[in-house]
Amino acid sequence: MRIDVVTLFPEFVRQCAGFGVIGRAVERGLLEVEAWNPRDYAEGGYRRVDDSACGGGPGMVLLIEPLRKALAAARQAATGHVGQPAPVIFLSPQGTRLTQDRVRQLASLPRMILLCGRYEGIDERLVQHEVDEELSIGDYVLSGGELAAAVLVDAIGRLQEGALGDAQSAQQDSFSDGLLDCPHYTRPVSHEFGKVPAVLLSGDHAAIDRWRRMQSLGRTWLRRPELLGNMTLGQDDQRLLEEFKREHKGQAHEQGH
Ligand code: 9D3
Repeated sequence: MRIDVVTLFPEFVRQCAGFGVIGRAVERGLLEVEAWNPRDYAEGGYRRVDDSACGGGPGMVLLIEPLRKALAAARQAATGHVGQPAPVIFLSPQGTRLTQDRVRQLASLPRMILLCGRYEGIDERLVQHEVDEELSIGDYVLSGGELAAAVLVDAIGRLQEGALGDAQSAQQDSFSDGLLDCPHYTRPVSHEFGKVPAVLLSGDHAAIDRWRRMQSLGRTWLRRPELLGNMTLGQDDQRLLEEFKREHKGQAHEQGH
């Protein structure tokens, strides 16, 4: 997968792709991240990329032409790479909310171009003519699209075949089912802060799997009940959740259940 990012802060995006799982995916050639700066395509000695908003008001708007030329350069640089035209995804607070489902779909594409805005935004005519999809990463205000692009690169990059270790990939399968993760513990089994739940030390793998599933269901019910509303639980899951509810009456009460 190749991701080209059009951004006024190319170094930020390059740096973000250099660490941990994503850094290793890049080293292994599973993921390629390139950044394109609209300022390099801007005219005149000042290399202006923005201007005041038509209609007045505070804040600046990114000009069409530098962005258009940077997009064209990004498109062209990757054409030899894979045949299909790359979709242009604009990161913006007005976009559709990013979900893991969308991340999975995007992760299967050979390439894409991410467009980052700054200041008040970009000229709407560029959005209409050059953008295929508009994505937001959540309902809070960032100062630009770069962190959102980095979020997308991370979420997509880790899903590239071979990016995660075998253990992590296997775990991925059991937890990409729309539930929150269960709690995790490591040594020491007894600590000033408490003991590790006995079942995890029992060696009974079926009991451990059941306990973990129950914790996943229970925490999802406590913390993100809307996630359970969107799925139908099998009979085993329903029983495990009922058991969790019985054991957590007090806690559930405090949280309004
Ligand atoms: C102060 C400016 N805001 C007026 C109410 C509008 C605004 C413009 C530009 C708000 C944020 C931004 C910059 N944000 C992004 O580029 C962005 C973003 C976000 O802020 N939240 C969640 N997802 C995204 S994706 C891109």
